[in-house]
Amino acid sequence: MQYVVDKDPGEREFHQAVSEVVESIKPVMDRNPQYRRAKILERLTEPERVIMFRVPWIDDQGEIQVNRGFRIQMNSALGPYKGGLRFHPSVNLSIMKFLAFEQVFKNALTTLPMGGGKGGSDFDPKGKSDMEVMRFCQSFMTELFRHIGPDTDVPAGDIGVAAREIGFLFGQYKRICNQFTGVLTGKNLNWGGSLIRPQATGYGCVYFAAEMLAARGQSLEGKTCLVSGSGNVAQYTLEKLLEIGAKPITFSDSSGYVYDEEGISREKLQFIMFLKTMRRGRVEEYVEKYPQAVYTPSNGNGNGNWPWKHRAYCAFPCATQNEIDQRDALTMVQNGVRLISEGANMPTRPEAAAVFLDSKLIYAPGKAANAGGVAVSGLEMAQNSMRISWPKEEVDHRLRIIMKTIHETCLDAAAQYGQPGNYVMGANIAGFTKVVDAMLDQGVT
Ligand code: NDP
Ligand code: 2IT
Repeated sequence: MQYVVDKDPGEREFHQAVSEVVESIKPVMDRNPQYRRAKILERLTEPERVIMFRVPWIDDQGEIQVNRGFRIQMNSALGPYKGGLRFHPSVNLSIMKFLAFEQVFKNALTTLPMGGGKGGSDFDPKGKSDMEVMRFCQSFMTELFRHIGPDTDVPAGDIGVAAREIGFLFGQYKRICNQFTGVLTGKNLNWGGSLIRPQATGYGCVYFAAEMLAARGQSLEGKTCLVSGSGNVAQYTLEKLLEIGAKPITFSDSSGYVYDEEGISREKLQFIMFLKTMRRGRVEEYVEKYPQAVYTPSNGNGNGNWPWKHRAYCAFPCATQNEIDQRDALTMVQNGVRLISEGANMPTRPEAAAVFLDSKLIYAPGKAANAGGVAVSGLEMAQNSMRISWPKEEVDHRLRIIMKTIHETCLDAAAQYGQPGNYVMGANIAGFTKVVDAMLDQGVT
């Protein structure tokens, strides 16, 4: 850890992600001296390639705007670099590296042949017109195209990047390269996308929670659930929870959160989807339509006033990193929360994760619980290579099997190292050993 911190002292989020993995894999390093000799941790924490670039574009007023673009090609031991693009004003090198690092282990767990990468920009899509977003995406791809390709690096969506942005990015790649290939995933259905990809992260996160409960003779049916976020992952987490008969009572955006004691019905979810995806509005508007619900604005700095203080059995953090702090975790434990399935990447701060683990909660880290999104991206790549599309039942079936396999893999790895039921250790150990064994096979790279 000291080596990583000394090399890049300012990269707080990256240190946090590395530290969690390093803690978990201590016993693996002790049992396998060849890993230490191979300098495996020094190699794993150094991205294979970091690309940073200028993204100039012209806004609707004719003014020139300049953003920064990133692509971190972290590790290609298991396949082409694979991972999303995030467009959010908070994006910086540390956040990109933490996401790319997590992605390496997550992708290893999916069973599919994918290396790990991540990219994005500090561009803020909020309040931008479709034409501004298009001009930005075209400029972004005008540099990115030379670094990616269907066998090299296959980006997809993340915060602020969904079907609209993937369309603009794909169109520009195709123009520049004169090739119609599976260079991006999350494409729309009629031009190479996969059924179930939009739903996959949220559905997968709920399937993972269902597996964790099934292993303990329980089910999600009738369970009260806290959900944060209201974007892609949160929406389909809510949808699957409703389908399974659970009772979700909260959701949020960066301005605040909504608590609906009666429960969020299918009709209400339709409204949320329309509000957030079509109208690009704020969750506050929900309480105008459903006045029995309560809206609590956030305190302005993106911290605090998350939906974590309500009584529930399960929690699905689906917004962003570090959205659960130690105080939230203690409150959750006190209020009866027994299961956490992370839809977002690293939503739990380390001190909060320690509370969950000490209190023996059923706690799945993002790299296991939210792997369904990238897994179906892997299935989209497979369909593109074969030039066919599977029906939704086929993709959903494969997604379920992948989530079940990840669950078993985590439990097996945790048990092997004397930590039964510890999904954090299980996910880190299983992902780590798969990647580093491939790296050792491939020589000093
Ligand atoms: P979206 O952009 O669709 O939605 C993000 C949601 O989180 C919005 O409700 C947004 O609020 C809220 N949010 C984002 N940043 C903040 C912040 N700093 N403070 C408070 N709220 C915030 O993104 P996704 O749903 O795709 O992604 C959500 C999480 O899931 C991320 O951690 C992402 O990395 C992870 N993930 C996504 C996958 C995917 O396939 N899309 C796959 C695996 C993980 P607002 O509307 O105000 O911006
Ligand atoms: O964090 C993630 O796994 C994603 N944003 C999805 C990546 C992908 O390539 O589908």
